[in-house]
Amino acid sequence: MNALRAGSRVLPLEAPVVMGVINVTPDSFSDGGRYQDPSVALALATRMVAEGARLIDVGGESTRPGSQPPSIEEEIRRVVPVVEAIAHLDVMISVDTSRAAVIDAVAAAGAHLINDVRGFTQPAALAALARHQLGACVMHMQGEPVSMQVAPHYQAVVAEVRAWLSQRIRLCEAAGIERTRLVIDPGFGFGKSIAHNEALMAQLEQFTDLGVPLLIGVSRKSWVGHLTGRPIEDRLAGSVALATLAVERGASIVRAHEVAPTVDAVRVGYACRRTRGASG
Ligand code: YH5
Repeated sequence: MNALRAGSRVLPLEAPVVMGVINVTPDSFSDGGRYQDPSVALALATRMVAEGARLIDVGGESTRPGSQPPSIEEEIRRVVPVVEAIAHLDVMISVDTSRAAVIDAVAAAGAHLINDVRGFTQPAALAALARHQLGACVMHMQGEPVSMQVAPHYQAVVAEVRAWLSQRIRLCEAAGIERTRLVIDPGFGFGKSIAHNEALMAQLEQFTDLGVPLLIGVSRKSWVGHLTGRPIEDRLAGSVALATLAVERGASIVRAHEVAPTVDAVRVGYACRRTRGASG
């Protein structure tokens, strides 16, 4: 569990790492579609790698609450040129998608890992993953982006999300994807109320004994807005605070829009985790 194998790469995870985000959606409210131009995306990715990102997450489907998915052709047209443009960088390339055809296209373009907010619930996506021997981030979501925030509901959110992820790990293994290629994510904000997010963070340790590394994404999310009262462009400090806590509670990968400050947060959180229990 101290390394992630994905495509041709091995990512050491003894110390936790940062995944930088590049949105290639025209409607992406947080980055305004600025990175659809592959040369602009390359400049951003290059900077993120210099700042210490070990993974870059390229997304062509906006999964913000209320969004509708693009066509498959449109999604491929958005992400493939960006993956090709950044494939030579010394970084693990992750692509946010739920679709087998997109997985095939980005595997050929040089992607290493698939980050599926639907947790590979489409059988064809699972098969594509196994075919290309890619890594996989299995995220939990209740519902679909278009309606997931209308009325999220759980009897016991932590136990339910944990059981679902555990089951997905078994299904991935049955489909031929080894455990060493998997990462799990409870999916903050994906069919979760503020109280659900709070419960997941309070009990984050519950996700650290499933035998695969834990990824968390809280950067700029509504939860941070709720806690700080700040608009999306002013949520860095709140996002970094949650990243620090998540690492102290066992997260191995933190997905973030601003890499440099998140790398510092991860170092601080990891130092606090390492020294836990040590008496002065
Ligand atoms: C995640 O947590 N999140 S896209 C709403 C915002 C700001 C940002 C209202 N993909 C995750 O970043 N993949 C996204 O303000 C993800 N884990 C994984 N694995 C949503 C996002 C955002 C949403």
